[in-house]
Amino acid sequence: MMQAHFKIFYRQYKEKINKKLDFLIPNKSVYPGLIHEAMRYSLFAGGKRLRPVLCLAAYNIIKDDYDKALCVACSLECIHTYSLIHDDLPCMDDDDYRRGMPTCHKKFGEAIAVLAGDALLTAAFKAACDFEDISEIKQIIEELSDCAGSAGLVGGQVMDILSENKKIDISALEYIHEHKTGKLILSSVRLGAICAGAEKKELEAFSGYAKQLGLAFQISDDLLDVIGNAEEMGKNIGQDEKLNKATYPLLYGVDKTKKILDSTVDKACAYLDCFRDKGWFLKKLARFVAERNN
Ligand code: GRG
Repeated sequence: MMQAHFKIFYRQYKEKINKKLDFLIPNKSVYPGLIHEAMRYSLFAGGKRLRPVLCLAAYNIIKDDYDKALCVACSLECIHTYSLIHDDLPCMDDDDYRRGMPTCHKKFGEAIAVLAGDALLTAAFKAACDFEDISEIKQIIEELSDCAGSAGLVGGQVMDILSENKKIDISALEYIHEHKTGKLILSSVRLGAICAGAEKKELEAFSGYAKQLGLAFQISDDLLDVIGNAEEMGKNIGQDEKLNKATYPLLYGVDKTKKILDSTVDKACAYLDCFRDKGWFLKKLARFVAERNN
């Protein structure tokens, strides 16, 4: 029952987000059409919309009128899609497929893909400026900038590139995860709370939840990578050992990784207990992230 309830709410959030994104980003009939076509190609390629859903759901715990926060939620999806487009480029991860479709540079060429990413990042800040409480906009822009810049996504990407083909220790790995994946998840939840005018204590609870959720996302991502050849990953390697491509299943084995994932979700959910019944959707969402299959 609760499961069906969760799916209905998730679908409603997603529909609202897609409609708003469609409104915010010009289509190819707007000059110069090619850049808008490329932006929309990646933006509407079928992503889960996890980050904007997190933002709206956090907002919804404090306030009901979540339509107000849609512009900020969409700015998070624009930043996410920009980071994926740039991450897929030949000079970064060099990927041919994303969200089941040819990557942006495969479809439009590298120059247009770089520019589509740039334009989405810029569009994110424009969208956030639509938030109607002017008094919150400074904090919103600060949160978005810290999350996207050298202290956030870009910093994580830099360390990921610098550690390629090198043995890295667990703290370097944690830095990469926290910044490449964790920061945007953290800011998504925090921005929902900030838009709703959350109090300091509430914001702390949301941040605690989101940090654990970011970790759960990473652990489940590592599990998804290896689940096909689990027996090879069964071996245990000491935590302090220098590793080449360190992942949770490689460090701890698949079974222990699943237990760590489970307890990470429990820890995330415990932060929401202070919101009583209102925390149910974000708690379900944490389970959904841990159990997703893509
Ligand atoms: C600034 C160029 C640049 C990169 C920033 C965030 C980042 C670094 C790169 C993203 C690439 C990447 C594979 C990150 C790991 C996190 C991850 C698996 C993202 C995919 O997120 P989902 O599963 O994707 O939410 P959908 O398609 O559902 O939105």
